[in-house]
Amino acid sequence: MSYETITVGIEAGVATITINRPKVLNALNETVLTELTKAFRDLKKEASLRAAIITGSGDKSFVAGADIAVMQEMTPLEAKAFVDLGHKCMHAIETAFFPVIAAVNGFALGGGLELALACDFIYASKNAKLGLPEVNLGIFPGFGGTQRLSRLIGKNKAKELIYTAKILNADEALGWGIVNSVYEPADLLGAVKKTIDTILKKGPVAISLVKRVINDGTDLDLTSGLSLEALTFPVIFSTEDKKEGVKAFLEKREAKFIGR
Ligand code: DAK
Repeated sequence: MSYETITVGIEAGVATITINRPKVLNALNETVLTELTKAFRDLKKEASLRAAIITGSGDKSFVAGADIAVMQEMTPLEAKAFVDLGHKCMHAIETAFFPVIAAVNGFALGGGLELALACDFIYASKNAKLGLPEVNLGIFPGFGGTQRLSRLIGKNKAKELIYTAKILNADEALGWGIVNSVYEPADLLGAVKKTIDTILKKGPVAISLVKRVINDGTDLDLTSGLSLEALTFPVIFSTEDKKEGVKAFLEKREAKFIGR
């Protein structure tokens, strides 16, 4: 499948999705959001897929936000359609059955940070700059940032970042708990791939189910979340992978998981 504003490559069960509008620092317009949504819908049909990476083209920007130019003449109804499209896109990414890692290789501002927040976690390059500066434009984050950032770092820190439009460098974002690790720009993709290699050695069904339990469970009260864990846990006992994993441990060898 070929796209106008993104590229999608799949190698050994790992998809790399690159936002490709370098002239506007990979800003998100309707086409990018539509293509990303479509790409993730298609990737979810690939049962053999094990992980995905989202990054930006070039070495300056992951995504510098929603496309400010398209917002200039937007009516409220068009803004509603744009926000719905953005939410649909972030949801398609967040609900992938495989881990999705954001490789933030430069600016991740506004909608760009919101895109990264829809991924399972974020690795950043040392030159990354992250923030939700929408209030500079007299608007506020509309692609999930108000909710996902608050859940990730807590309400008060999210409010400070959003109210002040502060732009964090990579090390500050690490300190704020927004990114998991920081690397030299040349090492970023290698580090993401190394983590994915580690994940690929684990049971794919277990990874898929635990992602869902964490995502769905953390939005519930503790009792309901624990109940979700308890009710999902037995499902894993129906898999070949569970039998293989336990057998391999007892036989002191590496497990060979098949994803069933
Ligand atoms: N949109 C469109 N074009 C952008 C852009 C963006 N977000 N960011 C950069 N560009 C364009 C610049 O206009 C410039 O284009 P030309 O002048 O070359 O034609 C080109 O990319 C290179 O940018 P600069 O020349 O500015 O590069 P610098 O290195 O000097 O500065 C910068 C880089 C990232 C600091 C600067 O470009 C900048 O401040 N960009 C805007 C960052 C920003 O404010 N991002 C948040 C956008 S607001 C909504 C839902 C969600 C949202 C909005 C509405 N609805 C439901 C309606 C979310 C909003 C946002 O994300």
